[in-house]
Amino acid sequence: MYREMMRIRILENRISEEFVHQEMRTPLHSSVGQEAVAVGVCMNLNQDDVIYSNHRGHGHYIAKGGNMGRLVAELYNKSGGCSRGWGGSMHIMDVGAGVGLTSSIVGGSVPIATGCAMGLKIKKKPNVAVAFLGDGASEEGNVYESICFAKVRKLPIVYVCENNKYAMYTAMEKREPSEHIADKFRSILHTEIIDGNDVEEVYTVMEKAVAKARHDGEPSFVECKTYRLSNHYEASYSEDFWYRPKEEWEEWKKRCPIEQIKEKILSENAENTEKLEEIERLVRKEVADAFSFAGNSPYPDRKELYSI
Ligand SMILES: Cc1ncc(C[n+]2csc(CCOP(=O)(O)OP(=O)(O)O)c2C)c(N)n1
Ligand SMILES: [Mg+2]
Repeated sequence: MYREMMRIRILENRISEEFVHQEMRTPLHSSVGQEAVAVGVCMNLNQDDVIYSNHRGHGHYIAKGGNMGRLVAELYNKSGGCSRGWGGSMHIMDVGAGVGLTSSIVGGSVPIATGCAMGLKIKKKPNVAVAFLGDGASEEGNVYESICFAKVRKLPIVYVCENNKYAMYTAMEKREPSEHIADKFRSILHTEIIDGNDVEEVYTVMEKAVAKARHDGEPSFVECKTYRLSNHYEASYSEDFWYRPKEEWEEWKKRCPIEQIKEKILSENAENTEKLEEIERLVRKEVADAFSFAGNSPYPDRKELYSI
């Protein structure tokens, strides 16, 4: 779990560093701070289970087994990218890794994930679909429609809501009557509200939710309380505290999911320090290799525009 979260954290930080050079011509939404959700969820999934995600999807793709080099190449619109360079950060696809798609349309991938679950059921596949969505996306009508449909049709799907308290620059309390997104859905299907910064809790709750979806056709809605330590997107990274209090950000920084699991690992055995350092060294190499791969990949052929 530590390694997988570090892969996402170090990658996202490197992407942010490189973004200022203006060679990635795609809007970028970092998932720093939310790594435990991606990892705790995806560690319960098989390769043939399928995830759908949103504009903040890098971590989901990596946690699901996507290739890091192909993700970075996608951010540079290179032909080696997972969407052959035509999608950019918000349109990541990798059928082999079980990443159906990520979408820039807020809430847009939720009905598609639901349709995928219906397909899995019709084809009698032993697989599940997972729809990642934000607290803001839960306010889209098609999310409500999808959830009702999944319950009535007994579809093998889990809706994972990453409640990071904000939709762009608008806080939850200005948009929602309850502090819990799950309150809106609990009369429809089984819901859970959990600490999304505790990777072990996410893993354990998702283990049950995935089993219910896979074996009983019982969909669930799992609300993970988390926080984005990054700004909404890269272009506005300079000043972040005009719409959220700095104290709030500092409080959540103390609850960083990676620091929490690291402390736990070290409290169990202080000799693990070396192992953790070795993991970090290997991850940094993987990230460096991913950027080299992207750098060496050519741009797509213009003719492809008419063949996709
Ligand atoms: C249908 C639609 N409406 C509005 C937008 C503009 N938009 C982009 S991200 C975003 C906020 C989404 O918030 P949330 O779902 O909580 O995800 P988060 O950014 O917090 O991860 C909005 C409104 C959009 N991309 N698509
Ligand atoms: Mg949000």
